[in-house]
Amino acid sequence: MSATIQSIEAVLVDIPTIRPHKLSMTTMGVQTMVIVRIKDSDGLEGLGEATTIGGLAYGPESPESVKLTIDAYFKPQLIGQAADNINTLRVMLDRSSRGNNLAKSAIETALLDLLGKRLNRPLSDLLGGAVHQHIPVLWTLASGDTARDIDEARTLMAAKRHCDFKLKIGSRPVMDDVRHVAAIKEAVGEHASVRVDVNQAWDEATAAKGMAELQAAGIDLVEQPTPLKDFAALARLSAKFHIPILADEAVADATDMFNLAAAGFSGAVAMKIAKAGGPLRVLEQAAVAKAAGIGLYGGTMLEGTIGTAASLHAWSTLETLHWGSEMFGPLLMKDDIVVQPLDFHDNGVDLPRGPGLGVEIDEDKLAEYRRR
Ligand code: MUC
Ligand code: MG
Repeated sequence: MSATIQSIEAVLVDIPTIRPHKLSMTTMGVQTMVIVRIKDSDGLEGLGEATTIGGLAYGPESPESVKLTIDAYFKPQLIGQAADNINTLRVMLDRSSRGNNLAKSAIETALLDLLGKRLNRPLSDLLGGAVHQHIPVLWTLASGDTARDIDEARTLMAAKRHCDFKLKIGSRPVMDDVRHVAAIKEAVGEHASVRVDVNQAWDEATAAKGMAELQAAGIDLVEQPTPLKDFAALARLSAKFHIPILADEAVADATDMFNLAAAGFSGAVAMKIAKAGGPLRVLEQAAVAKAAGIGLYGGTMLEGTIGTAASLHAWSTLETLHWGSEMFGPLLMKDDIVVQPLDFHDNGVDLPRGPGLGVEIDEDKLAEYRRR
């Protein structure tokens, strides 16, 4: 008789960021994580995380709605079920609830962590095995201030913590952003890759102007320049410029990836476990992207260590991450709620070792930051 699910807890955790993180749609001063803990009848525990950006500013699920979805809808279905058949449990959740991929991602992650602990294998083994133990990680410069961003980049490059940078733009007039980006590119030099994320802020005409200027300034990648639903604009822009486009908000899961590629898009995709609905689901998307010749990139919703570790286990199984990853979420927060933080060094991060995610909660820290 396999172990059954005994309890599910979804905890809201608020941790301040190390500095303001300015996106086109919001400025973050705090990150809110939903930490999910699933216990089975043998007393083992699996951990998961669902995290978004700026409440409802970024996507349709908020931290509070994720907690409600799990407490009111997922928990009553899952309690008492066999804990180890994750595919069956996923089918059950997908049949009973539309969307809600963030909440599903946290549950899928916690069930995988639990199974890994039961089998005494790392999560990446459950996904077929890690091809890589060290994943490249860029840093996002998003203080909103050019001089401060340049200082930050130089410090991180000197420490070999990051050698590639993503800049958040789109909230200012396009030529102001272009000047900001070009100054940073000039300061970090030709060996650092500089990319921008517009977070949907431009219409197609502004994007055409912006992309021409950014291409001339030596920028390597433009992320989600136009609104998420406009697949045709992304396809047209990707045909028009040499500078590649990274599709982010437009592409949540494997079906979105197929549809965008079928619309004629070429470029790359920011895969995120939160958008896709978990580590298993995001790898389905990776397979579609690979088949369509779309470049892969390990994306983040600025998760803490639990969600970041889950993503790393998924990315580790892929032969090539063409654009590396942005799994720096834990470093943007002032503190952590795990016993052993991830090891960031040599412009990347190590895949955590140990069964499941390889991550353990620090109960004192969790008590300090959990929302009351
Ligand atoms: C996004 O849109 O990519 C990921 C890194 C970052 O700085 O913001 C996020 C969200
Ligand atoms: Mg993005």
